[in-house]
Amino acid sequence: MTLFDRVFNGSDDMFNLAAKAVDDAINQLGPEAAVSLPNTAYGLPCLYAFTGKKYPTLASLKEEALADIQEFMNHDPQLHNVFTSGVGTALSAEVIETVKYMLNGNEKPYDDRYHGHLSDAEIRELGVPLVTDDIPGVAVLIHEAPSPEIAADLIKGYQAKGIMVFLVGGIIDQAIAADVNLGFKIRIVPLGPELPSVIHVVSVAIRAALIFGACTPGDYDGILKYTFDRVKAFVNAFAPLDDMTVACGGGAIALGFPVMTDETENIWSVPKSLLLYNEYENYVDASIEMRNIKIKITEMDIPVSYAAAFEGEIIRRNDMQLEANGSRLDCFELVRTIDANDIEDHKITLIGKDFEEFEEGGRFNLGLLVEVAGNAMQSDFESVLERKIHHFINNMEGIMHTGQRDNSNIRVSKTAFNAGFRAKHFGEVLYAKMKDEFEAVVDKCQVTVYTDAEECKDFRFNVAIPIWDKRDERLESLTDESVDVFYTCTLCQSFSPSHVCIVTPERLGLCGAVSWLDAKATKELDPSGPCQIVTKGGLIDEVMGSWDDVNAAVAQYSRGALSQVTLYSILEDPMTSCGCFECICGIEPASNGVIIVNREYVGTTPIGMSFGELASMTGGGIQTPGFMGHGKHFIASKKFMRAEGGIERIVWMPKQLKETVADRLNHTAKELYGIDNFVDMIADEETAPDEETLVEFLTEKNHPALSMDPLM
Ligand code: SF4
Ligand code: NI
Ligand code: CU1
Repeated sequence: MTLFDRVFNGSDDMFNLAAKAVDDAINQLGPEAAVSLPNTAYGLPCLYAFTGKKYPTLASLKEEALADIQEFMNHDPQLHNVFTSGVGTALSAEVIETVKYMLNGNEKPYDDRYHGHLSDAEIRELGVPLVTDDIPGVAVLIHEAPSPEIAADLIKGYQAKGIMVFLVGGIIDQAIAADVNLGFKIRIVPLGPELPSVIHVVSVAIRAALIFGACTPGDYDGILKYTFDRVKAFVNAFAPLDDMTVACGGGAIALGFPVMTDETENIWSVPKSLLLYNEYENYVDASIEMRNIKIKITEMDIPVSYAAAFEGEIIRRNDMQLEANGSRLDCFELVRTIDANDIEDHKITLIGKDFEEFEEGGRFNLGLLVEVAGNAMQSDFESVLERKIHHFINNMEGIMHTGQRDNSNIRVSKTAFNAGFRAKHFGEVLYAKMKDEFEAVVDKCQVTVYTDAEECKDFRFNVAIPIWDKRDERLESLTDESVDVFYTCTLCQSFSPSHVCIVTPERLGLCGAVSWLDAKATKELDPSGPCQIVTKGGLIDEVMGSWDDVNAAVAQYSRGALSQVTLYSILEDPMTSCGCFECICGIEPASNGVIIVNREYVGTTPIGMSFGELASMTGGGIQTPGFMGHGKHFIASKKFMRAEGGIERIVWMPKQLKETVADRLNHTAKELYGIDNFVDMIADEETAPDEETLVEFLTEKNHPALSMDPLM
């Protein structure tokens, strides 16, 4: 048998399973049952992407989708047909998995060990770490590794390099047996017990093409080009490989994802695409090299692993050796610039007791003082560096960090402590990462770790708080009018090729991660990088926020895809979205206002759409008047939708989002319009689940939007 035959056989096997699954579902649910995977705006996303069609009912799955899938499965022995049959195998798997969800009332058909299908929101959440290379690549591990130890070594090996890992089949129980922590938040995702669940990671790549890439559904070549160029994924498939797995491998290779396997029987290597390999110690490096992924590692003298994946790690009270709790004790974390002569590079000082002298499970004071100097360092960058402390500390395995300044909370796990983690290691990490990430501005750096209660208190009140107060004054005074330049951010072009954010003091990047100060620092750190200066010449309309220079910048940096953009309007040439926005706002016609939904919100909105459905209305660097992705912080900005009347248009937000922005939003409403407690006038999922209740609520509260000029 040839490799071609194996792919063709396997694709037939998977197709037959899909056809049977559809028949079973029709028997149980009837032909008119509605078909979709949950929490996605794309129905069966892979089928939709490759055929351009949505199949709304089981009957249409049976009559149309299966026939459409068969079109991909021409078995004339040509290379092209191997690839399309591989794609057909994936599409069949999507049908199988979708039916499993349907038969389980659209709930996950698996037990807690498995994650199953990923929501649109989860994919959008991955946007920023992917563009910043916090996730430099994606590994898909299929079937049982030779032993649980090898499975654990591979998974942890990938994780330590930042690679996101998806697991399919027997390797999941091996990982559990070897005590590997699993979960979406720590970027090791156990998809499902059987091969067809592999579609859930294929679906991530395919939806990235739809969400970020604005690929046209049905554009087979365009989608494959997108995944090949932009999704750095690869597969490790473990022996024994059945034909269906080989066929899935054909699909992976069609998408541009090379496969490495330890199978030796009945398999043939294909240069650059299918590698036969069984040196497990080198599997991680060989796979990364096979997909041509570049990994940057900072050498650090610490006894625990460091990777962005550990950012999502949670340390429970029982697993905790020590906790520094800034809400109860005097804690602080501060970056300040001092004279270079006063810094001894790489000096780490501990003031107070070390961890072994504290009681297990106890609380301690912690102050982290990072002092830097450099020719290109500016005081404006201090806050940019300081905010990174959160990530640098949190990325250590066994250390959890939340908050900032003097309300941070740090937990050190027993495992980390037992591995030898001590106070000075905070210094080591901060030193190494500051020097590494801010190389262009930080020439010298020293870190002082305070654990002494009195010293912490003294420093907090007498040094740190006055510095923060001064910084906040500076931030307050930064407005779009008061600065001479704005910045572009084009980081997301790696996924969304024509998207450009224009970042201003009063409008941060839509991902929420890039403020004007961040952009300014990025320009200094990487002069030809994603953040370029945008001058403010040629004012066209102050209220709209349009300038000739801004238009010229978007035209240049979108390489002609876009020619005009306003900064303060949602209707006239609004700013584009890539896909990783924190929030989406959209016009709500009945109330003459807008609703805003954050990515974390899973329910529906008064206009009958969920976050995912609203989000799918925009993205991929295309302007869609009436819908706009934006950062949470922008909601309280004086420039939010200023052209259409500003924040007074906001009529509905999920409760949790309201709470997050309440203080700042109330402040802005008071300042601009003299309204007290504006947030109380805004409806939420409890007070207004639909349009009717929304208008009632707003009328009762005398919400200003009702009497404003018609929006449309
Ligand atoms: Fe992407 Fe815009 Fe955020 Fe830059 S500011 S990372 S382009 S969303
Ligand atoms: Ni951590
Ligand atoms: Cu983005």
